[in-house]
Amino acid sequence: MEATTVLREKRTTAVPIWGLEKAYWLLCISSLMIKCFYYQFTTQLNVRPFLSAVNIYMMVSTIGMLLIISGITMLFANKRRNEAFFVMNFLITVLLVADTNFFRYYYGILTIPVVAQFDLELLGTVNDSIMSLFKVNDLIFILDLPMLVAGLVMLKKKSIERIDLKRKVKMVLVFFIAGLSLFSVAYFKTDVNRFVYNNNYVSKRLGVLYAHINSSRLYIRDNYLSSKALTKKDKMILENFYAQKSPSGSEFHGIARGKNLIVVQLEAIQQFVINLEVEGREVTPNLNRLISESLYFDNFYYQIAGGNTSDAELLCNTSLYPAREGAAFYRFAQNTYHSLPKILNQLGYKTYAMHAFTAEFWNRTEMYKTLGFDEFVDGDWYVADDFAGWNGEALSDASFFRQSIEKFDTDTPFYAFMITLSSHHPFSAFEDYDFYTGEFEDTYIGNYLKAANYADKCLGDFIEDLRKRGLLDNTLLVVYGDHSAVPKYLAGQLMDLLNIRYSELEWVKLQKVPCIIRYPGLKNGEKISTTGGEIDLLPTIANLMGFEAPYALGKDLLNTREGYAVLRNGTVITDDYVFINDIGEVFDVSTGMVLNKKYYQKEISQYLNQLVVSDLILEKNAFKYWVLAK
Ligand code: GP9
Ligand code: MN
Repeated sequence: MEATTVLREKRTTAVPIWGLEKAYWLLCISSLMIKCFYYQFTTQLNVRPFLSAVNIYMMVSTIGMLLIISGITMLFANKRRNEAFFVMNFLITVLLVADTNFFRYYYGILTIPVVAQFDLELLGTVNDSIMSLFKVNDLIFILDLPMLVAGLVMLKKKSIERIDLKRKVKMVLVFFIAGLSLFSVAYFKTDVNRFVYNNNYVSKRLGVLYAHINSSRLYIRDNYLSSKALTKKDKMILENFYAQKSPSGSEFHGIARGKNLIVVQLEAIQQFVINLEVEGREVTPNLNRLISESLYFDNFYYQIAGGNTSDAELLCNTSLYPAREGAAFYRFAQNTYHSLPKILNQLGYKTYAMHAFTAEFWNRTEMYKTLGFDEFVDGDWYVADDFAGWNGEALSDASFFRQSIEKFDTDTPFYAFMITLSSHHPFSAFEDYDFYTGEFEDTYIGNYLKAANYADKCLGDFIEDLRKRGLLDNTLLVVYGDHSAVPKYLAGQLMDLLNIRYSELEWVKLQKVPCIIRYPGLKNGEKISTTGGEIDLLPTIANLMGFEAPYALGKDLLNTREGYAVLRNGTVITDDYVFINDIGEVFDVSTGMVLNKKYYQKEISQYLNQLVVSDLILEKNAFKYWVLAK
C-alpha cells in the first residue's frame, strides 16, 4: 500500500517535468532545424520557391537526420539528458557556422581532410577573409542560445529522474524509427550515384548534416577500409585510359624549344574582367594589350577544388585533377609526380617557384620539393618594402614582380612559376584605390574591379621590365587566373555588372579564367575558343617547348579537335553542351536549351572517367608503382 502511494506521488511530480523536458528537446531540435535550413538557403544550394520538390526532400531529410542525432544523444545520456541536448545543439551550431563561412569562400562543405589541414597559425593570416564572410543574418545561429541556457537553468532546479532501461530503449527507438523513416523517404528519391563527386549535390538534396556523414563515410572507406595497393585492375584502368588518349598534334610543336618559361598564376582573376570597361576605363588595360600580342584562350575554366590556389598550381604543373576532398598539396605531398619542373630540370633548366608569402601555406615547402622545383623563392626571401591588397600585410604584387625579376639566372634557360597575391579576397583593402567604379563603389564587386586593375598594372609593369631587359622575346610567357573571385551568393552583383540574367548555365559559363600564351611567331592576336581548363596547361606548354608529357591528363589546346573541361564537381563543359552535375541537366551551350540527357550520358561518363583515373593516381600513388609502356 505504502509503495503504491510513493509511486503515485512520484508520477504526479514527474509529469510536469517530463513535459518541460520534452519542450526543451523540441526547442533544441527545431532551432537546429531552422539553422540547417538557413545554411541551405544562405549558400544558395537551395533556392526559392521554398516548397519545391527538391527543397521539401532536403527538409524532410534534415529533420530525419536531426531526429537520428537526437536518438544518439538520448542513447548516451540519462540524468544529464537535457545538458546533452544543449551540447548537441551547440556543437551542430558551431559546425554550421563554420560550414557557412567555409562555403562562402570555398563553395563546399568542411570535410575530414579539410579540417585536418587547418593550421591555426596560418589561419590567422586569413582572418580578414574569414571575418568578411559573416553576414548580419548569421545571428540566427545564436538567437536560440539565451533561451536554451535559461531553459537548462530552469530544468536544473527541478529534480531530474533517471530513466529506466525500458523507457530509454522506447524513446531511442522512437527517435531512430521516426528519423530513419523521414530520411529514407528523401534518400530513395535521390540519384545516389552522383554522390561521389559532389558534396554540394548531397547537401542540396539531403541537407548539410547528411552531406557530412556521407563525405566522412567515403573518406573512411577510401582511406582506411580499402587497400592502397595498386591492383592489376587499377593498372588496366590506367593502361586503357592512356592508350585511348589522342596522339599529340604538330601545330607549333617545339616553337619555344630551349626558351625560358615564365608562368604567372594570377590570384582570383576571372575572365569577365578582360576587355571590360567601367565608367569608360578598361579594368585590365595591360592584360588586354598582352592579349593583342598573344594567343588568347577565351573558353578556359578553372578546375580547382578544396585546395583552391594550390589546386591550380597542381593542375598546371602536373596536369592531374585536384583531390576529391581537401587539398592534394597536403594529402599527397609525398607522392611521385611527372611534373613540369621535373621535365624541365632534365632538360637543363633552372626551376623556381616564386610566391611572396609564408612558405608553409598550402604546404608549399613540402610539395614544391616533391614537384621538383630547384628553388622555392618564398616570403622570407623578399624584402617587405611595399604592401597591397589582401589583409594589408602581404607583399604587393608590384614589389613581388620587381624583386623576382632580379632573381632570374639568365645564364641558363629557366622556368619561373610565379603566383601573385594582392588581388586576394576580400578585396576591401582596395576600397580607396584610384579606379572609379561608379555605381559599384563600396561594393564587393567594385572592390574586386579595383583589385583586378591593380593586379593588371603590376603585371603590365613586369612585362615591360621583361621587354626592356630583352627577356620577353626569349621567353614563353603563360598567364592565367587561378580561380573565381565572386562567390555564388554574390552572383546578383556580378550579373548586374555584366547585364546578364541569372541562370545556372550562365553562372557555370562565368567560371572562366583568362589564359594567355605569348611567344613570337604564334598566331598572335588570335582568339582560340576551344573549351579547356587548367589541366591543359602542361600538355599545351609541352607541345610549344617540344617535349613530351605522356602522363598528362589534359590535352594540348593548340592541337585538339575536341574542346571540353571537366570540373572537379562533376560538371562537364564542351564546345556544344554543358552538363551541370549539381542539377543533373544538360544544356545547349549557346541557346541554353535543356537537352535530352540520354543522348549525352555515355560521353559525359567518359569525360568523368578522367576524375576516376586522376583519383586513382593520387590516392594510390600510382606513378610510384606504374610506368606507361612505350
Ligand atoms: C596564399 C595564397 C592564397 O599563399 O596563395 O590562397 P587561396 O586562399 O586563394 O587559396
Ligand atoms: Mn588563390
